[in-house]
Amino acid sequence: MAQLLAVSYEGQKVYRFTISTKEELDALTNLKDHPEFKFDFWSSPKIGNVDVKLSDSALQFVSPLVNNYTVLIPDVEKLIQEQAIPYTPPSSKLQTNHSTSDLTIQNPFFYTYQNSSAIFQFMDGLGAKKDFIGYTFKQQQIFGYYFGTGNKTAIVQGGLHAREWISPAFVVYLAAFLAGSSQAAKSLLAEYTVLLVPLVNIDGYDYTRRADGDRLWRKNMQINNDSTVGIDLNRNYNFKWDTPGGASLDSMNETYRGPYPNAAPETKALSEYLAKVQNKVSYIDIHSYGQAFLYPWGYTCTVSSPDEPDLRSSSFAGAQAIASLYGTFYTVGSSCSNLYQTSGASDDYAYGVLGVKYAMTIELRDEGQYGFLLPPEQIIPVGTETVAALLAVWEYISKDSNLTSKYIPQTPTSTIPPTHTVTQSSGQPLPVQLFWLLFIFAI
Ligand code: 0X9
Ligand code: ZN
Repeated sequence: MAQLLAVSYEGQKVYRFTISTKEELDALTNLKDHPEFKFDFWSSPKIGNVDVKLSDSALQFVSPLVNNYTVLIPDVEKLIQEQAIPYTPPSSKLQTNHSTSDLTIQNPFFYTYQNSSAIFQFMDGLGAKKDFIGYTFKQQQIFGYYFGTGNKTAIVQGGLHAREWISPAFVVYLAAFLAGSSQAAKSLLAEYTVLLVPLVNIDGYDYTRRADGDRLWRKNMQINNDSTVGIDLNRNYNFKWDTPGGASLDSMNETYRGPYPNAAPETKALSEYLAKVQNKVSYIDIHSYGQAFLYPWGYTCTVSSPDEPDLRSSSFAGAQAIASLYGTFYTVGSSCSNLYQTSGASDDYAYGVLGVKYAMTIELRDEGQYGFLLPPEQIIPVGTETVAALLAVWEYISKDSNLTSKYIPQTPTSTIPPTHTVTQSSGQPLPVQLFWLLFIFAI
């Protein structure tokens, strides 16, 4: 059924601008904070392809400045409506043999994007050990699920960004694979304990699905001090948090870093929880879109991480596994050089503070044809190819005789809010306020 969202994207398109000069880049970047027209950047401004959602009336500001552009998504609102319709497989596809204990292929659960309660209900039914991680801003419970008995811990996390629906869908698909009876799952789980956190930003995800919500919301749902809403959870981690150019300082912005590291309860809860998890060998944060394997560093392009050779090779193993199934092409590289500079992101934190050697972000399908609005019929193919990728990454890790990162983990700096946020609303020092209080009582 068509869903009517309060935020309508009628008349909006996604354009791909191909930026080839610094002048073009500056011109496009300057439009980011246009007072009248909202330029919604689906990918960050850089030399190369930049995807931006805007209305036709706003295009007049860009077209004279940027030579090359194409329309990626001609009707955003139409696609939003279509994406809510569950996939119905052709009957021919239902005839193939498969084990009844296989919970992935042909499971109608994966014909559509599920809501958060359905996601947790499905996860609860898989018989994994469940652990409470912490609360979201709206007091919803974030859970982790443990599969396997191996002595290497592999973490896979989904749903940090609200609008990237394929991310939690994939982590649940992976859970179904791990709970199934395949030999591949069994041998993996003899060597690894896999910790899955299927949906971190539950509040944001719910908001993208609500009738009065916004399908393209990215941040959490925290009310900021200035009454704006949301912190970008992937800019709020406590590692190189205040690197210039790595995140936005503007609370209205999609990539708002928050007032201080771990200001978002979701980031804080995950950071504290993961610090206590033992024998962590890999941390994989699942996002969309762009088809890329990314690894530290994100906060800088000038130094490469000391484990770059292994990070690159393990990522290549993953990318190759994906390509060999359906030919889906993934790029491989450090977050900063392959994508753009970002500070306070989860993978840098896992690598830089938690000391996890194989810290990565995977940007799932697609390359921009549907972007965040990936049709539900792609959930199972994405699930199949990405499970193959992770198996290849973990196989690479199994052969690594030294799982200790070459980087010496940094102790996080304090996350105590800056004093001005706890100053009384009048802005006057406490003794002055006490004076007035006593004065009032006295009269
Ligand atoms: O910008 C992000 O947070 C991620 N891309 S997304 O389009 N899903 O928002 C990429 C994060 C990659 N990791 C680092 N840059 N450290
Ligand atoms: Zn993301």
